[in-house]
Amino acid sequence: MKRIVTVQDISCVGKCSLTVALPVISACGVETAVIPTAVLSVHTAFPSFTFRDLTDEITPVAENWKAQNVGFDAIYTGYLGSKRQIDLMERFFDDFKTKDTLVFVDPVMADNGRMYTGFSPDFADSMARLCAKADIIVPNLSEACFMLHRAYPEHYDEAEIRTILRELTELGAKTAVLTGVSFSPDRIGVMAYDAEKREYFSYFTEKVPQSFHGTGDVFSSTCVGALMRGLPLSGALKTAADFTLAAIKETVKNPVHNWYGVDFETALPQLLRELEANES
Ligand code: PXL
Repeated sequence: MKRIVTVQDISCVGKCSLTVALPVISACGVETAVIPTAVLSVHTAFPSFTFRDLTDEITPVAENWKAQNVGFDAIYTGYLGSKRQIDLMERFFDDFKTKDTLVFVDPVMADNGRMYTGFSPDFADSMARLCAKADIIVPNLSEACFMLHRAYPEHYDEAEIRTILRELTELGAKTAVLTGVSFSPDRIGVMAYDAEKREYFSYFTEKVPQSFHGTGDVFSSTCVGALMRGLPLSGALKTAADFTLAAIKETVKNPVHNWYGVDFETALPQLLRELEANES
């Protein structure tokens, strides 16, 4: 069985980061090891939250793993709470990356053109350095623009997205994926660029006219889980986009859904069906 280590916070209530990554990657049939970077009572979109920083645990955990020859098929980083955690992740990549390890970085820090609570725009420069060391990065348009020092475009066309994707790979990552790309009011999806093969990929689904927290984490967890399950990048991106849409639809369908995350749980059977269908 493949083993992923995912490094991100645990928001105890909030349906994001580790409380999404663990069930989704496990559902992909892939072992999920974790390094929790912080414990929050709730995610930072709530009016208030507690935050226990766990930076000091990262090095001892990594040293212990090294001493016992623990290794990983993929390293997936999500929400990192500080520049110091980014520095530690750079070292972690150096220590745990073999020629077969997939390094997958979701530079979680912004949405809708704004940094999340607690981050300043210069955090994006540190995140860009981490992205340089990745095989695959999966920013949304806001995160991409902060890392590239571009103004966040309210309107854009395919040529501009292709330019952004190329610029993202010029940061150093082999493949860049942009999530939440939408050229029309009723369609949304992903576009990707593989700099080694010089190939673009895009996949669009219907757009539900409501947005929800945690969908980026659902997308990334599914994508890295599907890749480890053996799907090609195109199949993994399609599976991740379809499952994220399914989770949003489940949420909208549920008249008593909470506001802070999506009902991905009731969509898990669809994920399993899609993984199986795309495997053969
Ligand atoms: O879903 C991204 C995310 C992860 N972790 C924490 C967050 C957010 C988004 O706001 O606050 C703590």
